[in-house]
Amino acid sequence: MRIKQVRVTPIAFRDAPLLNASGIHEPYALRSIIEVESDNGFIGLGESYGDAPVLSVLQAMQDSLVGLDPFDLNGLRARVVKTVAALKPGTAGAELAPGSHPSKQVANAYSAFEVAFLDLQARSLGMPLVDLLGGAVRDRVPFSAYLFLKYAEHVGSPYKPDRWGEGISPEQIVAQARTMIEENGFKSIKLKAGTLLGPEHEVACIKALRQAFPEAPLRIDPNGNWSVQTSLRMAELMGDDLEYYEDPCPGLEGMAEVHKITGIPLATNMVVTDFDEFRRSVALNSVQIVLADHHYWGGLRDTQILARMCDTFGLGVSMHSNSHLGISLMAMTHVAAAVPNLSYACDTHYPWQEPDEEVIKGGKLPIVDGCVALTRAPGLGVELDYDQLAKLNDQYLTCGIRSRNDVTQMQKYDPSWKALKPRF
Ligand code: GKR
Ligand code: MG
Repeated sequence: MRIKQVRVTPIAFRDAPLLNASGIHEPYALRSIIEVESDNGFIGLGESYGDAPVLSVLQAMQDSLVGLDPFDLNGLRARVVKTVAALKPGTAGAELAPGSHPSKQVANAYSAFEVAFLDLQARSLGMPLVDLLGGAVRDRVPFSAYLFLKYAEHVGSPYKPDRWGEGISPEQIVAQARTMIEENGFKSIKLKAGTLLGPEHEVACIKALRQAFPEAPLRIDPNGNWSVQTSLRMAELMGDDLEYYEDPCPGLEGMAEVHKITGIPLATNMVVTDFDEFRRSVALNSVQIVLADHHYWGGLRDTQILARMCDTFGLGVSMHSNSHLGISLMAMTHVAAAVPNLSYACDTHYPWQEPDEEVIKGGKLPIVDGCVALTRAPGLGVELDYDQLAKLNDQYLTCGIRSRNDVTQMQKYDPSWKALKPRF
């Protein structure tokens, strides 16, 4: 079997005005959809970042993969390394989408195609992708309710307000959680923090969630936007309420200090994003839970290696997410199903995406009892809807956004807004 054609299609889909440490989400999120077609009629699918620097690498790769055997992952890696070396260094990607950073160019381009290669391999063998990862240790993968403080609508909104409405007060955040849990059955809750509303307000939201959902494991994620002092102060207020404390402050040293003083388990998708940082984190005992993300950890197999490393060093494993659609959700689900030591429900932004903007046939994937289920369908178990792909590609072409920038988006609300870390 040989690769006959590779297609990388950028898409844009609507995104809600969600607040975070950098500022606020733009009206559209960008992704790229990868198709790798074999000469015997199979198509492997992948989904990755759609920011310009990432897209340029993925598109530059397309022709170099023609003729390759889709089982030749070493051949894929060699071609990624060669392509990235030949390109000019990209401009810095959004910090909150760690995989779009130039230092991650090889890992994220390899990952984008590795998923599609594995999907193609599995389809040609008539087996689910998870079987190529050693088989499923669970057939349903748990995800958490991922809450955001948010405005009711985008500034100068190009479309009608999203169905979630405003999410600013603790009561509104509890209502957001209720809707998300009613619709998806989530058992754990994560609150994105580090926003302009400030730590005390965000802790009040955690307190309200604790009262409304006494049994639910809770996490808060200020995306490194609180100083060590602020992180310690907030830990005193809510330490007992937390399952884990995600990236309260910047840097491995700061995180180590917060853990040493509070004893609260710390999780990260910001200070451990590759194996070198993993080594330094273990030496400092900076984090106790690593949030894996195959999009920038170098694919599904490297995510399994990361999970094994976590097991070796006694660390927990969970999963990070950016705004994404169903191909990524299924890739996350297949790899998470093959990780025996997955210790926490994974993150996903999926409930935030609009039902009419999925690129796979059948529309949005169901999340039932907080879980995404695997089937025995070949590969990732999803098929592309080409009408939807064309619609979202048109939206990409007209939306005017080419790289995520939550700072400039926030400056539309407040011209004096600056990127600051930590802000509080
Ligand atoms: O979408 O605003 C967001 C999140 O802050 C995202 O960009 C982060 O990468 O969800 C992520 C996280 O857990 O840090
Ligand atoms: Mg995080």
